[in-house]
Amino acid sequence: MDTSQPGVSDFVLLSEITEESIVENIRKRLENDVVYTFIGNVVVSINPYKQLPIYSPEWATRYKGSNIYEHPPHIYSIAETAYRSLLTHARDQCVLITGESGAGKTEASKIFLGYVAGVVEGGEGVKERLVSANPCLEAFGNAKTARNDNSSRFGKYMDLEFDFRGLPVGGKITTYLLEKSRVVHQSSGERSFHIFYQLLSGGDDDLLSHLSLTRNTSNYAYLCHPAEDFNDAQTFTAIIQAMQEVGVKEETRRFWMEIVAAVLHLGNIRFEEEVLMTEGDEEKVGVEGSRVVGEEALSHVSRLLGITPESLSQVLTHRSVYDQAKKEKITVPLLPGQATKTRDAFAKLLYGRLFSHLVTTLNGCISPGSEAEQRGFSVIGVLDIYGFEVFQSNGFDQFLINYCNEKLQQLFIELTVKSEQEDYEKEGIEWTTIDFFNNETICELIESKNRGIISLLDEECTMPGTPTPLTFLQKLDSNVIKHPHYDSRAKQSRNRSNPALTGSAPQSSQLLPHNAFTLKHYAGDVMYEVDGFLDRNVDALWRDVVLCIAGSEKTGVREMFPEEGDAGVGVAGGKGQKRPDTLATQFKTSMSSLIQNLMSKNPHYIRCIKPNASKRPDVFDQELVRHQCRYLGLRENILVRRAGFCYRAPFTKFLARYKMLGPDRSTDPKGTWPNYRAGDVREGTLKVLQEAAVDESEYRLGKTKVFIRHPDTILRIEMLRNECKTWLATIIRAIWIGSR
Ligand code: AOV
Ligand code: MG
Repeated sequence: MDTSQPGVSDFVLLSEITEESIVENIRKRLENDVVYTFIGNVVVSINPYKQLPIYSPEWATRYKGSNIYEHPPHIYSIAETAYRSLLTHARDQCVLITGESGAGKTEASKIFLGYVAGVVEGGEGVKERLVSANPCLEAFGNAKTARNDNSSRFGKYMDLEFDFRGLPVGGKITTYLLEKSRVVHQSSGERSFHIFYQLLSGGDDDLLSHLSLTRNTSNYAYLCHPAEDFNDAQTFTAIIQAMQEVGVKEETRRFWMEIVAAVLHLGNIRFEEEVLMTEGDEEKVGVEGSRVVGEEALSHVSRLLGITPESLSQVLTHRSVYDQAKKEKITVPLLPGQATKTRDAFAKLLYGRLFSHLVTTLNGCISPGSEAEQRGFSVIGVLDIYGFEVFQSNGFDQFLINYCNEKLQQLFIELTVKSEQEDYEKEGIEWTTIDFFNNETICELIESKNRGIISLLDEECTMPGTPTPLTFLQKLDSNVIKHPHYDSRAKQSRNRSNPALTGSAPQSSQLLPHNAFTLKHYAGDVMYEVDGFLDRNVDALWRDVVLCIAGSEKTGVREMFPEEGDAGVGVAGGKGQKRPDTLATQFKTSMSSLIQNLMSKNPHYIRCIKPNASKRPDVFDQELVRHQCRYLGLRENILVRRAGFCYRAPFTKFLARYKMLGPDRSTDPKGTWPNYRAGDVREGTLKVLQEAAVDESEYRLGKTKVFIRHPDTILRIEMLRNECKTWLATIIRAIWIGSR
């Protein structure tokens, strides 16, 4: 263990484990530009908000082939351990990177990938493609938020694939729910996805003229706020280069920019009220509808998407519905407000499909190819999701993002604190149970099939009549009002009129607004405004729009809409079609399969912490850090780890590896050794430990497993085994030479 660093490099070495001592250790280390600390094999990372010289090839080389505790804690320690583990145990690995928004997860995932690309041998070309895929994803999927200038607005899971020799052969990216609403609206001080600004600043004149774009962001209604300087022009050039390196063809790159431009122009289409004359039963009657203002924008969009301006205008200002009474399809005109909503839904759909197209294309470029697929490979999966977030105003997107973080926290508890303690109990090892906050109850509140918030939301979305956000809130109140992690205005009123009930409620001092509910998340209370929950959950786009665009004369555009207007996800207005899953339900399903996937792999953890809310270097907000340490459960993690054992293995597995260290048969008259039989494995294990002179305080024997406290002990046993092997080899060699 490295002792040259300030503070302790593993929290378990703290003389006293309290919130204060944990925070103080982080502070002391950060003050000296040391950002990583272990808790056993977990790496805790604090964001320095400045470039540190610890990611050079020289640094990486130090970690190559090393044992996890040989060098100072680093993401490289985790990367090396995961890779070694993949090689020696041929088992899939995964790296879970968690922490709140701006804590450094995405940077950590890039540092991890950088290590693999720089240090693992072989797979030239493949590694570079894997690395270059990231900036492409970030350009289209990241944006400036109040919490992070480069915030991931989608969840990303990336498998790095290796053949049986450990050579990188390819990769696969899976993404989770992009925050599409950002395309049409951004809160004050935030930006839309980077690519919009990058294209306007960095695209060359020819490209911009082809896209009919001007450089000024304020010409585009969808870019709500004036652009700040983020080196957009320079980054654009870098992204084009990255796309080339991954292997994205020039025509595909151009196509993507056409869609980005189409979205911008779409935002400039406006509508004004118009009275349309239609045939009534007896005479022509006036019906209120709308017409497009901004013919120019309309014509740009239609040109870029390969559809006619007339059909585009028609689908934006009208909607086909099935008239039950007449038993036929009729067309109803939309009012300007409805037409604007349709336009926005169209823009979000278009951008969402563009993002999926990008991911599919990148996957095609980094895929190992069918030959390698057939031979099979092992993977290291790296998970980098959107972190827990609380804004001034939180909606449906924050609800799903924070739910995702609850699930990952639950997985962490499950795999580190809970299962470890259960193992001791099952094996009959003496153990003082450490209390920890299990957030299972919050996950249940959100996802339970039986009256969980998502199922209640889905139910409300399919209610006949006109469900509204407020009827949804009433439904929540009548179903989950008693849940200790739920609060609302109705609950507050109920508790005020009956103080005996207050005990179970989150104690909000202020009255909640009429349109909001609060969830007491593991990482803090978040108030969600229900407006938009129903619309966003159904994410409906009228069938007319999909049919119109699926009929485009451009192959690329048609490819983005493979369902050709059939019952695609979120397409409404069809007749007799099975209702597609709502967005929340799709998200819940994808979370559940993500968790299953992660559980099947050998996990490694990077837990990221944010030092201050102002994104500044050398500022340490003690309270903010303390809060994160608390909700991440670091103290419990350290206590379990410290009181616990770093190594555990069933007796049989232990003996299979170390039985050569057992006593000589002649000194073992009972003859249980080395021919131990089932039932004697416990005794056999004990003998090996005694023979290796392991101190009694260093191990415990359970019912079926041996537990060893410190890594140094197991390293020493391993060394003895190596010596023994060399010694045996020498004897065998001598016998063999003698027999010739
Ligand atoms: P996140 O991924 O955890 O937030 P990022 O990885 O994007 O956070 O980090 C936010 C910013 O912090 C980066 O843009 C860097 O400026 C800085 N930063 C993070 N890690 C380091 C590091 N190791 N060294 C130097 N600077 C760093 V979010 O995606 O918002 O949940 O949703
Ligand atoms: Mg991120």
